[in-house]
Amino acid sequence: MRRHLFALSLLCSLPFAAQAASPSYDFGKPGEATKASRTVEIKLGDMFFEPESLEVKAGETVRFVVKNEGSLLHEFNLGRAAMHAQHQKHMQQMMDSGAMSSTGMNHSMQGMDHSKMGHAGMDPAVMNQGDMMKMHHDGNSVLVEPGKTAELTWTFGTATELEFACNMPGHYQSGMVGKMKVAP
Ligand SMILES: [Cu+2]
Repeated sequence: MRRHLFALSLLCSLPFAAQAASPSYDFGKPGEATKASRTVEIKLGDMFFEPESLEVKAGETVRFVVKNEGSLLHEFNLGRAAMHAQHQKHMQQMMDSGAMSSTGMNHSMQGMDHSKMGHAGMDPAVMNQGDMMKMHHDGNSVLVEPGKTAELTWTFGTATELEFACNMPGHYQSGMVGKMKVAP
C-alpha cells in the first residue's frame, strides 16, 4: 500500500516538475554562485537601475548582487523584450490577486485563491513564498523588497543582446530597463 502511494505521488509530481521547474532559455541558464567568474553589483531605485547597461561574455557565469535602495518592490529580470512584456502581465495578475503590492510580497498568502494566479497546475496551498517566487521567476529573475539584497547567478549562452528589466506594473515603461550585451 505504501509503495503504491509512493508511485502515485511520483507520477503526479513528475509532469509538474518538468513543466514548471526547468524552463530553458536560448540565452543561458541559472548558474552556481561558487562557479561565477565575477560578481556584479546592481542597484535598484525608484525608477532606475545602476548601472544603466551591462556587458558580459558568452559562456560566462556571473553572480549578480541586487540591492534595492528604493521604496518600492523591484525586480531584476534577464530576458528578451518579448519575455518582459509577457512577464509584466503575470506581475499585474500577482498584484490583482493580492500576492504582492507595490512595496512587497504578501507573506501570508497560503490560503489565497489560486484560480486568480494564472499559473495552471500550481497550488499555492502547498508552496511557501520562496517556492512561489521561484515558480514565478524561473531562475532568470529576482524580486527584491525595499532595503533588501538578493542574488542571481546566471551562466550566459552564446553572444546576443538582452535586456535586464523590472516588470513591476509601470516600472519598465518608467525606465527600469537596460541593455545587456552578451559579447562573443
Ligand atoms: Cu521596479
